[in-house]
Amino acid sequence: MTDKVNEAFLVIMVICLALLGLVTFFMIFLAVRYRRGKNPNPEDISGSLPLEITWTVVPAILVFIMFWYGWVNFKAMRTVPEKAFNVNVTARMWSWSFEYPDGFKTTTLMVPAGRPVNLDIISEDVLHSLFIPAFKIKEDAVPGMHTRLWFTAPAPGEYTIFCSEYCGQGHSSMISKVVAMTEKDFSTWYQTHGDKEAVGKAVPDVPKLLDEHGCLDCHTTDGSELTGPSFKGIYGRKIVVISRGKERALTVDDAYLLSSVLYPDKDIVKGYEDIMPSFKDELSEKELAAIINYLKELK
Ligand SMILES: [Cu+2]
Repeated sequence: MTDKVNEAFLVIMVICLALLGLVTFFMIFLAVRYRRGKNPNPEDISGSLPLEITWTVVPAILVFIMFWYGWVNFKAMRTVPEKAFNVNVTARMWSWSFEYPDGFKTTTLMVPAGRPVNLDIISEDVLHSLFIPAFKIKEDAVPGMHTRLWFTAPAPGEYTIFCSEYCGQGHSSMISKVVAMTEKDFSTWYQTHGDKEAVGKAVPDVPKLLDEHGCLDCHTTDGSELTGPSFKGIYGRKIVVISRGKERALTVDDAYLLSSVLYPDKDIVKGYEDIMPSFKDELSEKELAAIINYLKELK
């Protein structure tokens, strides 16, 4: 796919450079040839049919050549190969989430190299755009709409994912990556990831979790202010929240923290905006418990 995009770029660039050369050449040539010293009296030139036909037909052909390359390759980019591996992508302020056919979710996109991957993209809040520069592909994530994008990672490796639609304060931190593995490594990963998660021997690494899920793009751990209240000293803090339009005072406890992660629009801390997405389907119970314990200790 990348080759085809390169090919279209090359054809268009060569045509443009040839035109630039031609126009520049004639501009200089005619300015010298018909300068005032040599041609003091302007001549009256009448039309020329052959010339008119030439400068109509030649550019028309060039435009059709560019259209053809664009069209053929655009069609290929929009036609997902049948055997593509499907991944659902969710964009939100300000992180990406990738869901595999078995329901497992990650924050980096794991794919088998050499196999077409189809991305079904949605947004939970505002416009975002999934951009993978290495593969020369980009597609908007639009709330209430599914968009799609497919690619084949040419070789195992890591490729950066950006959000290329300005989506608010944390836009620049909406960075993730595609991790392309060999077919064998990928199937090993794909078959075992579920177990690892279910057994869950390892204690969740909370700072990493918070970072991966984009929490730290709005909430700091050092007391400074971003879009949302800081996590520092949050447990036991006395706050005023707006619940269904009514103000009420409360003290932050386990239940409030849990509800704020799962149903963030229920009680909005006064003075802040109702923009946080729900993490109901993003975090396991174990991860939630670990996060709450972590926040308790963050004095
Ligand atoms: Cu974005």
